[in-house]
Amino acid sequence: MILIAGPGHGGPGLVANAYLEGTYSEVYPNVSQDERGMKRLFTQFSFPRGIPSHVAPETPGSIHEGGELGYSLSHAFGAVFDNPDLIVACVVGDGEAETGPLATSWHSNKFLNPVCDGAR
Ligand SMILES: Cc1ncc(C[n+]2csc(CCOP(=O)(O)OP(=O)(O)O)c2C)c(N)n1
Repeated sequence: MILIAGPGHGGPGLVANAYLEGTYSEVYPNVSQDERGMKRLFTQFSFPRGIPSHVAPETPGSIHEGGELGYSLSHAFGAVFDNPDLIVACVVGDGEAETGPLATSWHSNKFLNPVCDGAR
């Protein structure tokens, strides 16, 4: 099961979760599970040569770049197409929901086949 977070401003929540479960420190040993690492985690946020304020490719486990709003739902549908073992929870932002790509992607259920896509 994966979570796709549409609102770009939800990014810090996903970075924080990856840090708390230890994955972040495995991928970035300089962001260690101690006071020094936590300071690095906080100061690199949305800062030059740090990390973006939204979920980005360098966020461990991420398949969704949150900087340009509008693609969470199409990425969620794309993740379950032809993947019968996967459940995707997708959070759509109300602001994001006003974008053309997001409004259009509600129609993706027409391509979803409950027999072979998503969790059976
Ligand atoms: C295509 C696009 N248009 C505009 C923006 C600028 N922008 C960044 S966050 C934001 C508001 C998003 O609102 P919402 O989806 O409700 O998420 P929230 O930040 O309120 O959690 C906007 C308009 C953007 N990142 N991408």
